Amino acid sequence: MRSCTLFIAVLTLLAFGAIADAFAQEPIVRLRLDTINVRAGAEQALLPVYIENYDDPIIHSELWYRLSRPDLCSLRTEIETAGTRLDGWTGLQLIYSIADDGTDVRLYLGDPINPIGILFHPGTWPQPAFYLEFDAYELPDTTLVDSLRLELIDSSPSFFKLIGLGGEYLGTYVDTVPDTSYWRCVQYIDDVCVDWERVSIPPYDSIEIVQSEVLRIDTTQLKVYDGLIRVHDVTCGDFNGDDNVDLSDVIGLVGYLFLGGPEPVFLPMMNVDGSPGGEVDLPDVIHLVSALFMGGASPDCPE
Ligand SMILES: [Ca+2]
Ligand SMILES: [Ca+2]
Repeated sequence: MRSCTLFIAVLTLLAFGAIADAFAQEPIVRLRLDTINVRAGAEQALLPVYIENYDDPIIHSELWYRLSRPDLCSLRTEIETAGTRLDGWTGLQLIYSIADDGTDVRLYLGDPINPIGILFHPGTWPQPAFYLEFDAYELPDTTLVDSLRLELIDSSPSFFKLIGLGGEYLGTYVDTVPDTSYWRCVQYIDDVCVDWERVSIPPYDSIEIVQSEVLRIDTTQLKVYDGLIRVHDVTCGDFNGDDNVDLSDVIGLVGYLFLGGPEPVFLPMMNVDGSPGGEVDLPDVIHLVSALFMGGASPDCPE
């Protein structure tokens, strides 16, 4: 009997799983930032912002991003659009900081007068929607890598909106909540109150309960992914980040390139021959060996 019971239980679980899958809702919009690596002191570094909208065109959007570590980076109140989905777009861009200290950037992108110039058509898009610009600071001497999070603030619809072709808010729902208000009469004519004022505390003459509509983010339809910026203070040629360039870095690089070994602490710092495309390959091994043991040119990673 025991095995029979188990068999039925497994079947029930499988059936329940199938039903749950059928009702699982795919998001209509994904807003995503990547994890990126930059060199300490980098200016006008670019952080890609991806907007993936599958169903609806977006004719304007309001987004607000905030940094977790203002000691590491500063956001510029600019975006870069070359090579992005906004390349060549001529609509309205309003970009500013609310804190006004580089810790946040608020974007309004759209064209309320001419909504035909759609910002984002539905589809699958490998390229970023646009890039946020930031400057990375120098790290303290004792630190090789440090990180900060960049989050999209999605809790407040007054700072966060995606608007579709019909003027509707995308990825939101309206929650109806009771709003309890207290009122005090400030003018009577005979026994009838003709003018009320709203008060927050007693004494009051009347209580009115009204249904109030509050806009909220629908996390089943709208997925938001925060980004991570890693700031590296690694010397050109220093594979393992121990602040020396020596034989161990050659061994690390050979292992990474040809033997499936671990990645360097910061890959761009292994482009020691300064090849313009940034490739890290056999010529970099040769360059490093030559620099260390044969009096060749020093490692020279591009800025
Ligand atoms: Ca090293
Ligand atoms: Ca190279």
